[in-house]
Amino acid sequence: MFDQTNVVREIYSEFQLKGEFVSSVEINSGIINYTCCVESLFEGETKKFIFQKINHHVFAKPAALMQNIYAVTNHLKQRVEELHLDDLAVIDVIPTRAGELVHQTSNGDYWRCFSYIEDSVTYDICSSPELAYEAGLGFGQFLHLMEGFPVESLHDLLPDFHNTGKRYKDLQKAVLQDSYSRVSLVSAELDFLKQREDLFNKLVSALEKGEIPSRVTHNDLKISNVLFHQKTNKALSIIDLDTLMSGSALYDYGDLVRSSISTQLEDAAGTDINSLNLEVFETLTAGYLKGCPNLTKAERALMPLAGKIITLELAMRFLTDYLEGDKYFSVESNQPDQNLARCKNQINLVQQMESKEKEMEQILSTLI
Ligand code: GN1
Ligand code: MG
Repeated sequence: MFDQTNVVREIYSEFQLKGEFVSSVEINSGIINYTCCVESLFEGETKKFIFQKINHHVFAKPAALMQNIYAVTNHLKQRVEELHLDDLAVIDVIPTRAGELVHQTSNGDYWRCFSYIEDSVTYDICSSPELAYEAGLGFGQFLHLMEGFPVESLHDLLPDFHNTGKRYKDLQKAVLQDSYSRVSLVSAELDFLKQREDLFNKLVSALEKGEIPSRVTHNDLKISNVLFHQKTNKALSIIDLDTLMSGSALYDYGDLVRSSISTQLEDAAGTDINSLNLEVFETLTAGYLKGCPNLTKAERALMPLAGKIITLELAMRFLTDYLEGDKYFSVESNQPDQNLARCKNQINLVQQMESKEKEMEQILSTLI
């Protein structure tokens, strides 16, 4: 990727920061925004900050996005203090010198700055049941701490973000258009998804009918969005708050299952048909339920479906983007079929969930 150091150096001076800019290193996290870690020097001490260029093609209202994050992080800080949860850390939004939460450059880019949480580490793969428990606990606590926050005050930044039925309609539109002549390459994937169509509206309709509550949800519960303490591996903080919205806890829980139970990366080039880790499934669910004890009976009853539904949703989102010419999820220039590979990996994961369905249900029945 193009070296952005000089750009970041200039952006740095727009924020309410005391030290001198020293360096900027890109962090390859996420496939939407550009992220880097900036080091600064103040009175002989170095300090780190996270700078991000917001992808405003995806997030069309960066100011509203930052208002959501600001309100939620303030609420979290207050709760963490009240409950003396001293092991948890909440990121700070650093304002610009003009007092805004985001800085717009003359060429129309949007940048923001967050505090850096020291002694933290992230993982792309959930390598142990202990780590899974901590990730579940961290995300469960997040949901729990957000209870009492006025969910209706959040901006709905990405309407229908987790509306799986709508995502399927978007895929069908992309198939009809076939703008990049790729449809003939993906008939197996399209058939696979079609055969599971009856599942797509299950969570959304339960939410719409009021059978399950709307909560403040994170909407991107990847294992890589948990900061762990680098020595103890305890969950320290939840990051990537871009998709904070009103939604169902089941999409969050399901996404955590999706992103944690596979020993393969979402981006892996080949598919390993034995990559599902049931121990991880068990402990992450235990951690999640421990962190968020107030899930309703109806929510718990739908937990067995959650992982599968969101994995199907991701499969169709990657496939739609592949058919539409990779406009949404960034792909490496030397891997033009990366979104198709991502889709295949999600499908492989669903297949494994189906073949281990009984075991997974059994595990869940002892926990919920
Ligand atoms: C995107 O960029 P990143 O990794 O934070 C996407 C998520 C997907 C994820 C899959 C706003 O998140 O929904 O689950 O990729 N975020 C958005 O890796 O679409
Ligand atoms: Mg994200």
